Amino acid sequence: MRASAIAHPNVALIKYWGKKDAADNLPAVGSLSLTLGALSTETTVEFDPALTHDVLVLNGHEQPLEQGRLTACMDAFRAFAGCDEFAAVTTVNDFPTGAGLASSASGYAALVTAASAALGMDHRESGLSPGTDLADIARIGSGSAPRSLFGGIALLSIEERGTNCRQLATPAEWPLSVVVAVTTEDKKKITSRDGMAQSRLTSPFYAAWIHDHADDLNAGIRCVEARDFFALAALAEHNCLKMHSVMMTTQPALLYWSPVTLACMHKVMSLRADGVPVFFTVDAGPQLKAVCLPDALANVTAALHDVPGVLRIIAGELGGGASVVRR
Ligand code: 2P0
Repeated sequence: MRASAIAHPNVALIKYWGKKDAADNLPAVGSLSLTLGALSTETTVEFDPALTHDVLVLNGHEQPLEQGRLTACMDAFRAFAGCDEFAAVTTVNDFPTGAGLASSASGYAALVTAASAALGMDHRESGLSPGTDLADIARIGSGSAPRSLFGGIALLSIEERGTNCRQLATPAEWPLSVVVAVTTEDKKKITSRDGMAQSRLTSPFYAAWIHDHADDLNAGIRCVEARDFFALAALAEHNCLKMHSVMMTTQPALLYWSPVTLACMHKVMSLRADGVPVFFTVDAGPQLKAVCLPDALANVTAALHDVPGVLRIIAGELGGGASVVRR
């Protein structure tokens, strides 16, 4: 009744921002992402008949179960698994939590993987498929979590009533490096979930963002299939800036960039203009993520390290999918 799992956060190149169904936390659009091998979450789940509710301990501190995200995800898991016991969940991130580094994605991917192992349902014959069942349960916790179930490059598709996730390429099939320029260790003031709801209601660009999104996603899949780095670079930066234009034109405005983020963006653009295979992406926080070919890693790391205001660099290769820890 107890198991642990490790998952890595992911960064979307074709992003999701907005819900199709807020009550069910179903994203409005699909997304395509890279799994970040350099960052990890380890989560232990223990079902316990003595508990009267789920308990969450994050980075050593018990958390109030605000907004019911953990409970909603665990309730979906229990319904699927036919289990009526509550669980003690202990989770540790080796990177800043809630600061735009997708800690909820790795957290919920590790949670559902550990929960299924705790009940002995992590084997193929148990009928819990990562791409459909686990993906659908994980996205109740976080819309980006299904992508962290898979390593390398992942594609999350949104269907009429649920999600479907699969791997587009393993880390070996398309080796890419990711350099995170950490510009703050602070938590964001507004959650992605609240921000998305506000964008849908108030941004004049929201409808256009949703309308064009399938074209970006299909183009992204073609870039990955063709291993066309520079086409992916142009597309991913464009998709990122479109998402931020929706965020910025939300009322009240969601301006996630700091001056340091912007300086890093200019640095990456000037490197690429000089022929370096690198592009940027930025999520709901001020950290900048640079994606590059492995040969450019040292150059990109040094250039971003030198941008005034960058606190530290986290760099690494693409990581694997969520996995059970066997000790
Ligand atoms: C993404 N983000 O595709 C986009 C880009 C942030 C910016 O998915 O409400 O933490 O829990 O589903 O998954 C962040 O959203 O939000 C996110 P919920 P989540 O990576």
